Amino acid sequence: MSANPEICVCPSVASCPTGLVRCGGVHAKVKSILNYINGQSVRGKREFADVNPADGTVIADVTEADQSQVDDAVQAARHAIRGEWGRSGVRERAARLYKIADRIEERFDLFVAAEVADTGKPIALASKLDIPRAAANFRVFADLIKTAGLESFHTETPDGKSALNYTVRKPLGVVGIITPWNLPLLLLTWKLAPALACGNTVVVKPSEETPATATLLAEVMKDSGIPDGVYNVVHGFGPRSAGEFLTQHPGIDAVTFTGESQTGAAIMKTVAASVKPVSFELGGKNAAVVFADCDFDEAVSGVAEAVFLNTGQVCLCAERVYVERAIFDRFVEQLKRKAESLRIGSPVEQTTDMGPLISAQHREKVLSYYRLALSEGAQLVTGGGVPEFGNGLDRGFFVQPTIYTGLAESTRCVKEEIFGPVCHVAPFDSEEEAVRMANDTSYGLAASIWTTNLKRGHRVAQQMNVGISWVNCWFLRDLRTPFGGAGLSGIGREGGMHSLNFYSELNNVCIRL
Ligand code: NAD
Ligand code: 6OH
Repeated sequence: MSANPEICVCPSVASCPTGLVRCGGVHAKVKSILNYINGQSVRGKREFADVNPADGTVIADVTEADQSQVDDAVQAARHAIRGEWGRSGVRERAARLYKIADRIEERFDLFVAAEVADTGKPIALASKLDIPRAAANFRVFADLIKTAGLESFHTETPDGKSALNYTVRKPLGVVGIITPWNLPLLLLTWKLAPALACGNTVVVKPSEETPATATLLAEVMKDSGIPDGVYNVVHGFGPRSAGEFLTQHPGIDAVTFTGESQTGAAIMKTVAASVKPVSFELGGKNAAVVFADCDFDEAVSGVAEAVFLNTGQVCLCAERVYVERAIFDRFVEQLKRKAESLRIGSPVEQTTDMGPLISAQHREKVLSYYRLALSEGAQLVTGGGVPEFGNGLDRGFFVQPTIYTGLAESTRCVKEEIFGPVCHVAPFDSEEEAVRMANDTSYGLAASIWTTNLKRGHRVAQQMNVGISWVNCWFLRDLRTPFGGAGLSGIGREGGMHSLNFYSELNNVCIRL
């Protein structure tokens, strides 16, 4: 097995001999994270550190795949597509996907511990969102592939010919999957499950910040009867490393990527020469629009969640909040209270609401926006700095949840994705103005609208230039619905049949009758 997990059960943090990853008394330590190629753990020539963002300690050494190991992974995946997996039918693949979901749940605590250690996200969040969604991703696409219909037409041409047209679904081949660090297993399995359901083989390049759960998943694949070579993992960075080696590789048939818009642009350039299909889920600068007729308490709680969940590191998070002037002051005051009541601290405590940012580098980026906001003329409502703990967490990458008002809509802080626990709140006077302000962005991922006026909810939701509009909720997901973004937020849609269609080659057969 590529990862080498050790579990110990300790009564308290202080007595943990590993001193590294702590999970409610169950302490998992991943010492060495290796590539997973053709069913084998493979060490590279170089290593890099996997750091726990809550205290800066090194969790594991991660092997970096070089060009020849990426070649081997792609080769293994190409070979597997011609083998048992490539020949398997829908029922068989669906059965394996259900097994994968079961095996993830059997190792629930291990996955939670690894995700918490890698990301610094609160254990309650990983237990409620990340790991359950990973299992759900496999079940949903197993259900769907079994029931997915295909088009057929009885054709009559103007010159009197008659034919039957029908479509068959075939795998694309080898899919390169490149994922970010914010929801590592959730976002990997969101792409992996439909890719496998459609009969593809994959080479995965997880984020260098969060390599653990993709590697633990290899063990699940083995135990679920997924043949060697179907699921391969190569570790490393983007440019001039495993990410670029993979996207440049002539042996892959498609690239599916979640991450920053600029990285999407770089990957697009790389794959352009060989004309490969791409699916991109990219950044956001999402708006929350709060009308005076909203359920006030529900809107405050909902917007606070949309701003601060996962320390603001969800592509769907709201960094721009527009509030109707009649309730503006009261809303800002209550949002401030919510922000100040968040329990910031150790991710392994069940009561923690907010953990650190992912890395020292990302914290520097977020803090640079905190400084920029002030120089752009913002009024600081709360936060704006770094919390102090007086213990080991001071070596972690924490920032305070932060709210600004008073910025011009043209400022960089209102235009650029910050990806931290921060929002700017601005007043509006009419529905038209709110729609115009919310849509004044080059991104187009998500919006949330808070109103008890049913007609207004529909009307405003439909006018948002985004892939997903939520009314009186946020990040409430049905995995069968289209998911993706407009503008800088992405290319294409995944979810439900959209995923199955991306991960398949459709072959239309026309039979003359
Ligand atoms: P990132 O773009 O820096 O990295 C994502 C992945 O791409 C990593 O695995 C990285 O190693 C790899 N990579 C980087 N450069 C590459 C290159 N030139 N070629 C190939 N691979 C390369 O993103 P991140 O910092 O990990 O994640 C945060 C960003 O992701 C935010 O912008 C966020 O909005 C976005 N995001 C979007 C969604 C969505 O569904 N729309 C979901 C999650 C995150
Ligand atoms: C971005 O950080 C969150 C993306 C969420 C999904 O892709 C999903 O399927 O819920």
